[in-house]
Amino acid sequence: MTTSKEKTAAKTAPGKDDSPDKKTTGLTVKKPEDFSEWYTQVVQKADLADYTSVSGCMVFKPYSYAIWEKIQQLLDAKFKQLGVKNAYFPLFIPESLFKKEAEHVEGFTPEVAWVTHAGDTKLDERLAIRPTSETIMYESFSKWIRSWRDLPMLINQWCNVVRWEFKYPKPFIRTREFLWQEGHTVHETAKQADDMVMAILNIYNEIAEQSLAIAVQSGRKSEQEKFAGALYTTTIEALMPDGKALQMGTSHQLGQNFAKAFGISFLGKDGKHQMPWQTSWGMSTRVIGALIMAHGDDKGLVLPPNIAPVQVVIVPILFEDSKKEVLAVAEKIKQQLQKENVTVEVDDRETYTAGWKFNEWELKGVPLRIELGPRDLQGKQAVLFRRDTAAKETVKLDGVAAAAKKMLGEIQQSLYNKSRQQLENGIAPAKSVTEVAAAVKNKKLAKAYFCGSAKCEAEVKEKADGANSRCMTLDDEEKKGKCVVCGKEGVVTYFGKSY
Ligand code: 87F
Repeated sequence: MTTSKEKTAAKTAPGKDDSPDKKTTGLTVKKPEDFSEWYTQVVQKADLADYTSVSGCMVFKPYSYAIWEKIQQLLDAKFKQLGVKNAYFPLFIPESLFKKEAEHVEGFTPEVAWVTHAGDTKLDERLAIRPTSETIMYESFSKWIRSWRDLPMLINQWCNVVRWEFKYPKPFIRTREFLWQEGHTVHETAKQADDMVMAILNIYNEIAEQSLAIAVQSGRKSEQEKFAGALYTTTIEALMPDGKALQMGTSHQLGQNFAKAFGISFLGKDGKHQMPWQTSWGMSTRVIGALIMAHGDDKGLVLPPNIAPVQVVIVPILFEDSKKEVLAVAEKIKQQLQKENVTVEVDDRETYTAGWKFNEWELKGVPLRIELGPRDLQGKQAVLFRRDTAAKETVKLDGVAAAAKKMLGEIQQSLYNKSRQQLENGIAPAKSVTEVAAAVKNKKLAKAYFCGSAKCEAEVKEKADGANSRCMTLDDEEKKGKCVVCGKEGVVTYFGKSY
């Protein structure tokens, strides 16, 4: 609560309305009016990322890195429940190894960065900087796997990868270097690999929907869109407010393709040598981009509590004569919240006004703010401010921790509901290629029957302004119909433009 006394005090503190800081803080564009500029401003002004002199690369500043660490913790715990173990492989991949499985690199070659020299000395063999680690890992797997007793082998790696893209870079969404996890598993049977692919897809789905509060459509990629080295590829796709689809995670059934190329085999229970079945899967720092786009608003970032590095910020309203008491109560509330496993900060900086702090924390998307001034103390109350709805609620001090905890749960749920609603409203049924094109033009995902062939996909792409299939439904039994392009049997498929 801002009092007139506080406003007077504010005049002498930095960050007051007419201070030079002002122009570097608030957003100068509205999300619906210039989405791209809005995104750029949120990324910079919420202190998530910065540029460097390295073109196409970015700095993950502490605030976005903290979000990534949250995502890492959640994913890592789920992988470990499946028995997956973490390991770390070299950043460099010798050219001969890299080109062993020719099919999978085809199409990707222009994006590979190479190390050619050490000092001024030319290397005997070029080294690829990993764009993904199938080749370097599977060389090791071929040595480690001898019998069925060694299977399943479930390995994950947290690392950086480099893909030298030439499309316009966008922080988190498209950068030449990014962070991810890549999981690689080896199984005795096709069924076990299928199950692994689905278990991971479910984990990605849970992270997207329950932690990031982003509703996704999951499914299988078409022939054109699947990973060339895979039998099939599964994906989760989100719809961004500008009408573009964003792939948030992908999980591949690799079949025996890589086992053949890398000589991975095992002595089966039947005493015979067999080739194993493999999977690979990845989720990257790109999902932070999705998070920003999905929930942010005209005031900045809006973070779902389950992923927010700071879930609650307590902003004490400070005056000389009551400062001590207010700070003591703020500290007490902090401790109560910490007991409830809530991440909380008391913003006791005296160099900024309360109003300036409110704006800053709103820009940074902290889900819940607790305002506490001398008048509140007198009334034994505090004010809770919800970032997502801007709703304020006055609560009694003795129940403030419980009320805050409850509200965090409501914010999480409400952000997800909103995202689910947006996804559902953003899907338009289409009965022809023309209708697919119309839906895409309307910034929606077109839902149409599709056979999955590369030929039909090319036709859609040409007629629907570059849109492609994002995913084909997995529960296709009851959802069969005639392909909107060729009329042959197809399944429910979502089309859209992509990032
Ligand atoms: C770029 C250059 C070279 C993607 C690339 O999806 C190779 C590749 O193989 C490449 N870009 N891919 C496909 C990656 C497949 C797979 N790898 C493990 C994943 C998830 C994590």
